[in-house]
Amino acid sequence: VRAEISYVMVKPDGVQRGLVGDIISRFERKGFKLVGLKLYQTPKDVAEEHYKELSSKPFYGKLVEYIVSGPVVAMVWEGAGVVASARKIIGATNPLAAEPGTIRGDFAIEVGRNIVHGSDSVENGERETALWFPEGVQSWDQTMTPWLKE
Ligand code: YYY
Ligand code: MG
Repeated sequence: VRAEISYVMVKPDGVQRGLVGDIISRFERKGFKLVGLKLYQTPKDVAEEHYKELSSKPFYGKLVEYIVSGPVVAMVWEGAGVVASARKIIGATNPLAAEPGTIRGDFAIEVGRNIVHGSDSVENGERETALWFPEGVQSWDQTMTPWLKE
């Protein structure tokens, strides 16, 4: 079976605020495997497709404008349980409700400027990875695996 993957994205505010390194570090130090990474100016149709499940929400238009307002850092992280774990590392959607120690809890105050995205299900991890990385992701052997897994 294919390894579990999560699509994680530093949104334009996180890039502008210089938080890219810190955010990548959290997933890297946890032990997940980075299999996709790029700085990317998002086309509007990609942002719309990414958030299509929210297209009926009143904030949808502003959300899409925000995502295309500057470059994002698009990433794919791999590992057993990575989807749920990434959501914990990221924290609650509303940054004021997010626990300190989470990315949103540490760095953000408004839901419309909440720094980072993480897939909400294994299925969406696959769907979003295909959308943002149509060129595919990189498989590689992480030599520290024996130090992470017994
Ligand atoms: O998965 P997550 O990002 O935590 O939240 P979603 O419910 O999928 O919403 C996606 C995105 O939409 C959220 O990160 C900010 C924005 N948003 C908003 O601007 N206002 C809301 N009331 C809810 C969500
Ligand atoms: Mg979501």
